[in-house]
Amino acid sequence: MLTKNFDDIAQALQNARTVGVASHIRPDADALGSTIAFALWLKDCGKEVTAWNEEGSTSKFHYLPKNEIVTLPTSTPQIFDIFVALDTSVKNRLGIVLDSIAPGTPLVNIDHHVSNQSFGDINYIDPTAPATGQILFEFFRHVGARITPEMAANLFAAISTDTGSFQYAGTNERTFAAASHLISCGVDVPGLSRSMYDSQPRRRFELLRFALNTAEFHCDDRIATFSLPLAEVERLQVLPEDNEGIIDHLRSIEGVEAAVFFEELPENKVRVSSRSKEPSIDVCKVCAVFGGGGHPMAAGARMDGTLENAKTQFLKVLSNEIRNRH
Ligand SMILES: [Mn+2]
Repeated sequence: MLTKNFDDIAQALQNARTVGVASHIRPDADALGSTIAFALWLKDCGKEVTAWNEEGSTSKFHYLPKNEIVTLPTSTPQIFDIFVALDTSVKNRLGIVLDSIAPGTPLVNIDHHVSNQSFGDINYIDPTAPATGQILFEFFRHVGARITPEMAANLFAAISTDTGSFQYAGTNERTFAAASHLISCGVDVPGLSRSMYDSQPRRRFELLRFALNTAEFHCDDRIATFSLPLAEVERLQVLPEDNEGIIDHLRSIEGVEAAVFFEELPENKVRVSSRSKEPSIDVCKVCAVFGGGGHPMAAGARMDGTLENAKTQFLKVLSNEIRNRH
């Protein structure tokens, strides 16, 4: 069922003793921060909690308090009274976590992606929330949860990063109200911000150098793109997590209305990330043409074929979207 009522989630969790929590593959701070905060709250409620991610807790996010609660999924399926998927728009974005959940386990799906496919038994989808962390904050307030400093830091990181540090579409008074309350719960804003934004590994800087040197402009300079071939991933020794945010450097250019990042993956696949700067340009719609999804102004897809081929096909559809917008 689809619900707009937090009580449905609270009731479903009330009688559960064992609860699993997980978020999507290649997690960002919203995915992991939400997972950690929710797991901490469930523990506080006396539940037996398991928090998983396909990649466990990646080193990039070791600044998130209590991140060690997130582990790799077990090799054999586990039985849970209930399993909660966070920030995950499509079921298979849970990755190998899916193989570790015993069949028949009731699934709760909490997310803010407009493209969410409501794959759970209970689905709470709020596309007006700029982060899943925002939804969880409002849930915690609704049920009168005690928000510990650790939970607050995780939710703050989730909201701060998914809003591009309180800038992107969907950032509104609710967002700042959440941030304000979380700070009162004990978030060290300068310290956390330094970890989030001023502690990039040197290899990420080298990736950015490569990106800036090879960026291209299309569609009368209204689209900026960057392509990352596998050979460069190898040469620069970058990790998938290093890619995040590179696209924002393209997006920030005056006159550019959309930015796209094409990343070559093994087995002839290409990962596409796109950002729009104009509400009238819906990149989620463009990604949906290629089986992807996300948000109207930030979306992604996985395409088959070569980097060049994916680029040509995607830019064709995106250029049409830009030229035919209303
Ligand atoms: Mn998110």
